[in-house]
Amino acid sequence: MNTVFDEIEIKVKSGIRLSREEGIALFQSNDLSWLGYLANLTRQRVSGEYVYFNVNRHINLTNICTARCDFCAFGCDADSAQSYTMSKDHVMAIAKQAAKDEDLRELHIVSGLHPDWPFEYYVDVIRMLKQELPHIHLKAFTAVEITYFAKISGKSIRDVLHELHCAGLNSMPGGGAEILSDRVRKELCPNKATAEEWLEVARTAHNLGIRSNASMLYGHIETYEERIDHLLALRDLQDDTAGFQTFICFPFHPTNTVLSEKINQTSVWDELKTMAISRLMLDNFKNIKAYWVMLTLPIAQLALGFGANDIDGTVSEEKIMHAAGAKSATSLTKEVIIDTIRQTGRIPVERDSMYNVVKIL
Ligand code: V47
Repeated sequence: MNTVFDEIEIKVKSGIRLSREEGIALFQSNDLSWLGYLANLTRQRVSGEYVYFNVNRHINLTNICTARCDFCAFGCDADSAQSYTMSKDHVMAIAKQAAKDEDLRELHIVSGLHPDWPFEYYVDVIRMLKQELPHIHLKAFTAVEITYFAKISGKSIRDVLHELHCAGLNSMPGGGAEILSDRVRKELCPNKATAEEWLEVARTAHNLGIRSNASMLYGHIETYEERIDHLLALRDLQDDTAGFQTFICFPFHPTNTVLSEKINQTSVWDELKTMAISRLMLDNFKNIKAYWVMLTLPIAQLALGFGANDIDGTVSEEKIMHAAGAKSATSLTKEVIIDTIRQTGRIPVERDSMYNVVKIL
C-alpha cells in the first residue's frame, strides 16, 4: 500500500496540488534530500536553470515604530538612543547617490510605523522619488504600513493605495505577513495589521494593478500547522488575483529581540526544509526567493537546490535583519551575486522588479 509520501511524490510529479494534510505530513518528514529532490523538480519545471537577482537599494525611512513586535530588533521608541528619522531631502540624497550606479533598478522602502508623521509624508516621498528618478522602480510599504496609513489618515485601504500608486508607487514588498494566524499575531505583534487586514491589503493592491510579494516569518512560536495554513492562505489569494510576484521565507533571528532568551536561531535543516515545502505548497507562485541577507550566502546557495529560483539583490544597505544579528554582509556587488549563482551550475539572470529579463549572464 502507498504511504502518504508515495502519494505526495506521485502528485508532485504529475503537477497535482497538495492538500493541507499532505503539507503537514511534509513538515513531519525529515527526509531532507527527498524534500529537496521534489522541490527542485518543481522549481525546474517552472523556472528552468535561471536564477534571478536585481540591483536594488534598501531605504528605511525611520526605525521609530508604534508596533514594537516581539520578533523585531529594528523598531524602537522615539526617545531611544538608536532612533532615527529621514527628512525628505535625506531620502532624496540617498536615492540620487544610489542611482549613480546605472544598473540600479529598484528602491525597496520599508519602515517603522512612525507615531507622528502624516500620510502625506509618505505620498510626498514617493512623488519626489518618481519625479527625480522616473526610471527607478519603487517597491515600497508592506501591507502593515498600508493598514497603518489608512488608520492615521482616516482613508480606506483602497484610497491609500490608489493615492500612492498615482504618486508613483510601483509594487509592494512582502513583509509584515509573519504568520497569518490570530493566535500568533496576538502574542507576537498585537499592535499592527491582523491576518485578515494583511490579506485584504494584498487583495486590494492586486485589484488596483499593484503587484506585491508575500512572506512568512518562521521559527518562533508557530506550529507546523500554522505554517501550512499560512501558505494555504497565500495560495488561495494567489488563485484569486495572481498578483503575488515572489514568496520569501524569513527564518527568525532572535538576537536583540525580547524573544532572544526563549527562542534559538533556526537550524539550516529547518531553513532548507521550509524552503522546499514552500515551493511544493505554493504551486501558483513562480518565484521563491532565497533572501541571502537572512540565510547567509552559503545557505542561499544551498536553497537554490531546495526550490528557490531567486536570490534577491545587491540590497545595500540592509538594517532590519542586521539589527537582529544577521551575520551576512549589508550589501553585495553584482559580481559576487553572479559568482554565487554560477557556482551552483545555474544561469544568473539580472531582472527588473517585474521579473522581466534585463540580461542573461
Ligand atoms: O515583516 C523582522 C522580517 C520583514 C526579523 O518583498 C525578521 O522582496 C527575521 O519586508 N528575524 C521586513 N525576520 C522585511 C521585508 C522584505 C525584506 C526583503 C525583501 C522583501 C521583498 C521584503 O522582516 C518583517 C519581518 O517578517 N523580520 N525582524 C527578525 N528578527
